[in-house]
Amino acid sequence: MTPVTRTGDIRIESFLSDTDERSLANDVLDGLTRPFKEIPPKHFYDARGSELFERICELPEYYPTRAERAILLARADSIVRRTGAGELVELGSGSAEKARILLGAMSRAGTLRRYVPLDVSESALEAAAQELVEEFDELEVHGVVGDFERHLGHVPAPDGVGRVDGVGGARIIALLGGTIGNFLPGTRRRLLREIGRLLGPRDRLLLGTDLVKNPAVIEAAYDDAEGVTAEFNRNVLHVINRELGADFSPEAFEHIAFFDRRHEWIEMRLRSQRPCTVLVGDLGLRVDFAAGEELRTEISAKFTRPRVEEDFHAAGLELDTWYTDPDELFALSLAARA
Ligand code: AVJ
Repeated sequence: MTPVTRTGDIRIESFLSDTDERSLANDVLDGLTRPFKEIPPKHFYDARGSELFERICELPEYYPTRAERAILLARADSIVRRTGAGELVELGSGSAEKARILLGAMSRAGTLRRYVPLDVSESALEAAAQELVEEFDELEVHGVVGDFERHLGHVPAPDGVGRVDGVGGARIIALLGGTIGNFLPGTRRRLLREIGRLLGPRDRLLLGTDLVKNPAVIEAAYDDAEGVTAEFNRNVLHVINRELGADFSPEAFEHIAFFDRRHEWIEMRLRSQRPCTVLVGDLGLRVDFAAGEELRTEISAKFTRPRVEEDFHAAGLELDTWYTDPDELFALSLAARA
């Protein structure tokens, strides 16, 4: 059964369950028994990790959030005009800071109807939903607590489908912040294809991608002077300790971030300063780290326009409009089903 909460214009459905704690267990079992150890970046985001990420977004070195916001502020009205959209589906909505800008534009255009945020954090969804329905009178929020890699099928059908007058405003399905860059190329294209299946003929995907630039600028964004990103990186070890009864010493791991020019992505790793053995109690797993051995915790791909177009093409999508900030640090793409 799916727990549903409803108050006024807010409805929130949860699709997370015990299988989701297993997702961490599976990823740790797979990832720590490989010759090149790896944990997927989605496990950074417990309450402390989400807070650290919010702090990263305000760091002087971390340009993506500010650049994307600048594009949204400059272009939200034209994006809404171009699409005629009245509904925003946002995958990985977090604090819904960016949604507010797009919903504001829909409200000004007189098309605003519904916001469908999908996020793993129920508390973030509830807080955002509450604030937004207070800000926009006409807004309905239908939140989906889930993981967009597994729960896209639970995104509700477009509002208005089945109405007698047949008017269901077009939808924008947004994946912002550069999150798509966290996936390896094959997975990325598969995910884009799955998102594409949600698009009707008038709907558009709005995709945020960080752009290739001077590697020193990119590396500084992932290795800030204050060490917030280093703490964010080590947080995944705290998560594994707590959730799976492991005994990592997070301080014994050094934060590494470097731009891989061949793949055009940032890689974050944790490097064990000395040889150690970690026990993961709940999995009955013993893991040895050699001195200097590294655990990959994130890739964050940086794009060029041709690369985005290729990915769209491979995923059955096509680029409709490309927007960047004046310094070309970041891009937003509107894409349609091909
Ligand atoms: C939330 C995935 C877009 O890749 O830039 C920030 C996460 N990692 N600093 C990114 C992150 C290190 C961020 N995304």
